Amino acid sequence: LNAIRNKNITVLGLGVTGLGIVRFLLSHNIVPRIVDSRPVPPGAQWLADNEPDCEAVFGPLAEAGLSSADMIIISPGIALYEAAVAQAIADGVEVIGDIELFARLNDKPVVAVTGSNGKSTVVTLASQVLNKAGIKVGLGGNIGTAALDLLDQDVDVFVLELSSFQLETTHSLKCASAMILNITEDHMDRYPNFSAYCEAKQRIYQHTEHLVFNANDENTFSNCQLGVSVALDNADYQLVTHDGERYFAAHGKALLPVSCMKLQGNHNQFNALAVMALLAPFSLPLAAFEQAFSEFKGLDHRCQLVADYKGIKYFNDSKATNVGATVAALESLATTEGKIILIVGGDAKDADLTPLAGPMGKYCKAIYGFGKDGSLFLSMHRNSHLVATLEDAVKQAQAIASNGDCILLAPACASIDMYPNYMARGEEFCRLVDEVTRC
Ligand code: UMA
Ligand code: ADP
Repeated sequence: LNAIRNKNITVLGLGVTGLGIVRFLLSHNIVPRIVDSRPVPPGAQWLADNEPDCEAVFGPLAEAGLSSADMIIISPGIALYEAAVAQAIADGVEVIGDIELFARLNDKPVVAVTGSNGKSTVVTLASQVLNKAGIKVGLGGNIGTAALDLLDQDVDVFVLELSSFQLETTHSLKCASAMILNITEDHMDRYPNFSAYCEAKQRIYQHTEHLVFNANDENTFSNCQLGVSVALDNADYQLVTHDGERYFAAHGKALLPVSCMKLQGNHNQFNALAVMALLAPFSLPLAAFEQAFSEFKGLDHRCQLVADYKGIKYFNDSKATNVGATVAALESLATTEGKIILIVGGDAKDADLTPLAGPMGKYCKAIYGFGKDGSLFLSMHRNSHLVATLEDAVKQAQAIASNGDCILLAPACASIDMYPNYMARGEEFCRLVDEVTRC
């Protein structure tokens, strides 16, 4: 910390990350200047209540005097090409993210995970396995707890979920183990092209000792290091059949029966293999994996069965905020073709939606589109309808559903056009399902 103690530091962004940075710096007697382009950022009230004397500038970044700082610690929601930030960089200001500051100060092992889909599931399951083995874990990053809020905690290992936004401003993170789970299009409103998005994710491997990649996704391969591979078959960590039963296996050796895991679906079997591969350097007892796998029910809003009523199943997959996640949901729920009634729409973030056409055509009975980009999905299915609200979608879906069907909210879009976040959208879906299944 001495390296930054006498610097003129600006914390840019006062959301979850910014608050984590501010709290951390203040607890070490470093008083930053705080800037956010929003008139009232989420952390404004906390600042007013706890640190009213801290200098804070809320409003247009062009007027915030960013170039007068020695160092800017920037939040992931702000791009480096944002004009005022780019100008500060051109003026010689060092700009880093919270993960970079964390990396410069941390001396404990880090397990890091990025990817377009499955990050939160994998890091949560990995930390539960570590806990079962008696290892104290600090779990944070993009999953919701700012990494700097964890740094001073008494833990043995940090497990970090990292977004491409966070990786853009990270240079010296040393990972004991790291993986890119998969890369499919997301955040195309932030990146000039898909390669730029892949390059941001590839930064996770920069100083990684044990590198793990997805054997079926070459965008997850590293250009300069070997590693271990994960896939349902033909990989170092894969499924094998032994005495008629499916097993999670490493390097050809069957380790645990798939049936011990509560979570369902191919993508979750992949996630379990990813956890095993990521934690290999820790040489944990198999019992720790078995216990965690058998107890973990999955996170809310991820392909979650929320009602089973009159032969119709209702799934809340509000966290399917991109095409890849919706494809995974369709493939894991599709036991019979043409039985899924899919609700999609929201902010598509400029994504290419065409990879959905095949699975939608094969597995869906009908499509309901809502929100800003709901209409973009309509040409992909012969039985598709544009509706104004999620309520209309649920009611109309229920009206056409019959025994054996499932109604799936897997929007392939962000929620911000109509909701504060994906949780609020998922909660509304659950409330609506509750309503239609009660009457
Ligand atoms: N913003 C402004 N002006 C500012 C600062 C931010 O308009 O001056 C806007 C951003 O453009 C963005 C929003 O405010 O739309 C939030 O940005 P932020 O950087 O303040 O976000 P935080 O509250 O710090 O939350 C971030 C992550 N959010 C983003 O990267 C957008 C959270 O991931 C993460 O949990 C948190 O840090 C702790 O690490 C959320 C997310 O949506 C869940 N992540 C994206 C995703 O998963 O797809 C990457
Ligand atoms: P992330 O943190 O990367 O957004 P989550 O675990 O929260 O990942 O899951 C987000 C969405 O992706 C959910 O819809 C979930 O069902 C789906 N998903 C989970 N694991 C995978 C995977 N390995 N491949 C594709 N989709 C997945």
